[in-house]
Amino acid sequence: LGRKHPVSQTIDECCAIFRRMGFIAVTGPELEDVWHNFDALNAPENHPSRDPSDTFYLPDGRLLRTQTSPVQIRTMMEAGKPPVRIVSPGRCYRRDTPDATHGVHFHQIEGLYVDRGVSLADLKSTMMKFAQEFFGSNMKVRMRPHFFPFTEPSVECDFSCVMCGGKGCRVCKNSGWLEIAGAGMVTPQVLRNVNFDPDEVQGFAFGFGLERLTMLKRRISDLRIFSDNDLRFLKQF
Ligand code: 2NL
Repeated sequence: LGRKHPVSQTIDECCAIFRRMGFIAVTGPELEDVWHNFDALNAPENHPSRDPSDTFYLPDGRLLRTQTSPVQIRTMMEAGKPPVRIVSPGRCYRRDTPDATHGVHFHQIEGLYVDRGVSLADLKSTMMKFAQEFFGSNMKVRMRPHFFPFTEPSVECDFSCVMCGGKGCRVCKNSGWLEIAGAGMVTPQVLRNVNFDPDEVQGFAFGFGLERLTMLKRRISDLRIFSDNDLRFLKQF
C-alpha cells in the first residue's frame, strides 16, 4: 500500500484543526501574476523579494508564487464582502541556495479572517488553540513585534520549545521558545486593494512553514529528505 507524504499529512492535520475553528481550506494557482503576488499585498516597488534573484519569473512576466497569500487575495475578491475565514495550504517557490533548512520550493499554510471587529486578541487565541491542538496541551504562545508590508502591526509567533517544553535546550538556544509563524493585522491598503472598506472591517492573517511544522513534530533535522523520495524515509511515516 502507498502512504501519504509527511508534509501532506501535516497539511491535512492543519486543515482539520482550522476547520474546527471555522476556517475553510482553499487552493489556487502556483503560477501567478505580479499583482496578486506582490502589488495587492502592499509590497513596495523596490522590495528585494520582487528581484529576479529571489523570485522565479517566466519570460512573459508571470512568476511562481512566493507565498500562498495571492490565493487569499483572489478569495476576498471573489467573495466580494466579508466575512472571509480561510486557510490556504500549498507549494511556494523562492530562489535560495539549498541547505539543510532551505530548498527552492517549500510548502506554506496561510490563514486569514476578515470581518467586523476582528482583533489582535482573536489572532492570539487562534494561534494558542492551533499550538495546543497540533503540538499538545502544554504549549504556550508569545508574540513579538515584527514587520511585514502586508500587516500592521506585524508579529512573530513563538511556541514553547517542542524539545524541552520551555526549560531551555540546544534547539531553542536556551530561550525555551521557537519561532513558528509570522502574522499580524491585515494592513488597511491590502483591504482597499480587494475593495473592502478598512473603516468597516478588520482582519488578521498568519503564515506557517509546513516543512518546519513537520520537522518539529517528527524530530527531522534535514528537509532535503522531504524531496529525495527515498522509500526508506517515507515508509517511517
Ligand atoms: C511569513 C508569514 C505571513 C501573512 C502571511 C497575509 C495575507 C493577506 C493579507 C495579509 Cl491576504 N497577510 N498573510 C501575514 C503575515 C505573515 O506569513 O513569515 N511571511 C513572510
